[in-house]
Amino acid sequence: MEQVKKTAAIFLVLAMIFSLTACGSNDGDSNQNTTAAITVYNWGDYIDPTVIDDFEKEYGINVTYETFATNEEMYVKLSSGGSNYDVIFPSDYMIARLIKEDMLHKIDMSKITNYKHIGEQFKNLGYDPNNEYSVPYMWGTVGILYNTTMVDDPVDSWDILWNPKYEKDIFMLDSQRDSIAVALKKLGYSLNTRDEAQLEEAKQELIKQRPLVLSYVGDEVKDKMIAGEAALAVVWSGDAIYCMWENEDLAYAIPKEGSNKWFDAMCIPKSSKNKEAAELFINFMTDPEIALRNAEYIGYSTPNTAAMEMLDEEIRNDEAAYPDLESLDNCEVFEDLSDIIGLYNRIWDEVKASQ
Ligand code: N2P
Repeated sequence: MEQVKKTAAIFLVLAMIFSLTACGSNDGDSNQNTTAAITVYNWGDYIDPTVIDDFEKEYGINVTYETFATNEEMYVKLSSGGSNYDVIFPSDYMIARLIKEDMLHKIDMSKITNYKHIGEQFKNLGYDPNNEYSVPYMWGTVGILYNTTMVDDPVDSWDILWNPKYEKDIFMLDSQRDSIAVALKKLGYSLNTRDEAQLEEAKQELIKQRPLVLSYVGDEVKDKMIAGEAALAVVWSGDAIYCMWENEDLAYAIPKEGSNKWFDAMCIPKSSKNKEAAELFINFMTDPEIALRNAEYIGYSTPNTAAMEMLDEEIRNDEAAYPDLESLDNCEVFEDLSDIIGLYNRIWDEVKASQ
């Protein structure tokens, strides 16, 4: 009997030790997978990196941070399914597409307590009419950054980018939607046209322009323009502002034919394995102090009213950075044209392959 009791006791102790270790290691694992790590996929040069460290410290959540150069690149990576992104930063038209394709989670807005700091003019926009899927991050325009010591013509029309005088002195954006938009606006068409003849004309314009273009570039345009490597560049407004901080010979203009105004926002793709941590990150990024640090670091314009009020007066009153949204009425927001994406891809391939 004693022997049976002894064996039972040993068995019990062993079972307890086993269940404790099993439990412990399970907890550890699930912590790692569900609450302790997120993957953020953002545009290049689009955050103050110390903000990521501060988020990790504050919440004990490890951030894997990856970058992309265009919405299209982001979409391909996201839809290829290989990666589990928790927070992404698409623009308006791409948000509309991702919603349509059921690729985004609805965000639990009760968790985004800082959402109240977002200006009303950045809410209920066409791409997310009920503010269910996105929290605004930055906004801006597309225009021409030019070096006033190298350009003596007025910069008020897209036409200047076709002036042979500036041969190999022009940078264009390596982004199909943006570059095709420049050609469409030059021709007086909507940048959301689905008219094949108009798109064909735009393609011919870009092919005609090709010999004047020094190169199609991404984030590197900033260093190149600051260094005076070209006279003219098509850029996103935030990059223009950053460059003007660094080189006072540079100026920015939105051509009179009109342009693109855009809104980038934070979203949670369906592939996210950790929606709650993603919401913590989005809320952290929307904190006025954090939004201010990001805006000051990258040069882009924040839709966060509380952050904007803390910005230097000089930046806040800069027409390039904070134009009156209403005054931009000849600027259009991109609409989702994914139903004719094949045509866009073909046009872009032909332009890049020309010359
Ligand atoms: C930052 C890219 C800005 C995104 N490098 C413009 N939508």
